[in-house]
Amino acid sequence: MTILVLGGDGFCGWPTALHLSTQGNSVVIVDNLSRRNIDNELEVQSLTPISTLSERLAAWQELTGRVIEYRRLDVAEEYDSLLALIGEFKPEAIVHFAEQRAAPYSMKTSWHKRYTVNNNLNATNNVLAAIVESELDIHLVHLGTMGVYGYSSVGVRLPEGYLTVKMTNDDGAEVEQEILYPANPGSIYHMTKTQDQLFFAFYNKNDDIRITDLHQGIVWGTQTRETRLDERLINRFDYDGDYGTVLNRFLMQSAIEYPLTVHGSGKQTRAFIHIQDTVRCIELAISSPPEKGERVRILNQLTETHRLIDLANMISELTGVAIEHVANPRKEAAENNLAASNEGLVGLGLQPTTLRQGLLEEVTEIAQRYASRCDRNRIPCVSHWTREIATATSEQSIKSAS
Ligand code: NAD
Ligand code: USQ
Repeated sequence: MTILVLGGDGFCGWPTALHLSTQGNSVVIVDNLSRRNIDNELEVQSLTPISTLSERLAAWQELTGRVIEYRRLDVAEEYDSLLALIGEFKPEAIVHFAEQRAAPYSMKTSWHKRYTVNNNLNATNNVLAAIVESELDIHLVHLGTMGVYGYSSVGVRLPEGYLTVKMTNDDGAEVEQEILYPANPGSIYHMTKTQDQLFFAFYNKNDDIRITDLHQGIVWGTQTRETRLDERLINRFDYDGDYGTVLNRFLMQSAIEYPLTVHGSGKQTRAFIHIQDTVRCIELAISSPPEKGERVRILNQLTETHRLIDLANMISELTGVAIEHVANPRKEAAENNLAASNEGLVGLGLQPTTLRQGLLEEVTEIAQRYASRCDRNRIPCVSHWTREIATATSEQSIKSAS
């Protein structure tokens, strides 16, 4: 099968491209390298020493004999080139990772809010419009987020995307309707993902496009079977306050004995998945496309849910590192319950990697091995959700310093 991987130089996209290539697919990576440029903007580098994309691709070919094509292209801006590329390769599937994915980055300034909205919404609309214009029957697999559901404690297991609601009409009769689960984004980034869902619903209804939207939890871990083959293939590992996600940050912090930065009480519950399971889920989604005319297939892509404080305690017990409750830079519920169905992907064959299996390996193989590359000044989260939160945080740190 020919598969375009949009955003194939990124944290999830690179191991996915290798995994799909291993399985004999013809893979074409499309990326504008914006993520590498953002590292320059933030003056931080991946904890792992990632090679340039051409070095990565040459190493892959040298080690496996397999060729992955690459086109540098801005999916949000260069519509004509995207359409031409689809016409050239005629892919059966497109995997769409090409969005600005960090919530803190999306909340830094009004420029970052506007960039995230322009980039993410135009990228998604361009891909969909190009599929329609190409007149090819392409299955689009998109990486969405569990964050579209929001993190209020609803007290039920979150369904996979849809909700059946009952309303009473003027005659007093009960009417049932299936709707998208109400969107409740917690950042500008998460908001773009809720809007992506409407693009999918519309193009699916209007143009019969086959779409799978994977509502993914927080990805942890670094390596997959393929990225482990050679250091030139190593995956990126973000640890800074904008792009580092919570569990990988805790792992890196434990390796350099930096007290684990738990935001507030740490009673926030979130969904998690290991990067090896991410690539497997994408393989499963591609090999089981929805039928033509079927509604958008939404699958929750997570394997476990945990409270942040429980994760911090688990890592602290494993490594002896201290825990520090820091002021929360985000506007989010101080605590929540979270249970979510993942029956779709488990039904397709996903066998989850559990945290207990992979944590220690991650601490020793990655966090400790590359600890000397860490810039401690980049660890604090410096993006605040509101001006009031920024002021309160700086007052609190002045107080604790004096
Ligand atoms: P990433 O930033 O590492 O990778 C995204 C890639 O897309 C980068 O290589 C970037 O250069 C590219 N890109 C961005 N905008 C582009 C554009 N306009 N044109 C071409 N290329 C563009 O992010 P990631 O962690 O790999 O996340 C990939 C996707 O998965 C995102 O859509 C994200 O929302 C979703 N997701 C990630 C996580 C996670 O924990 N990392 C969890 C849930 C969902
Ligand atoms: N947090 C801490 N300490 C830290 C960093 C974060 O306590 O040092 C807390 C945050 O306040 C938040 C939680 O950890 O409550 C998760 O933060 P995160 O940065 O790990 O994850 P998030 O911002 O939600 O975003 C990440 C990815 C995003 C993806 C999302 C999936 O960057 O692309 O969509 O996870 S989900 O969380 O399910 O919405």
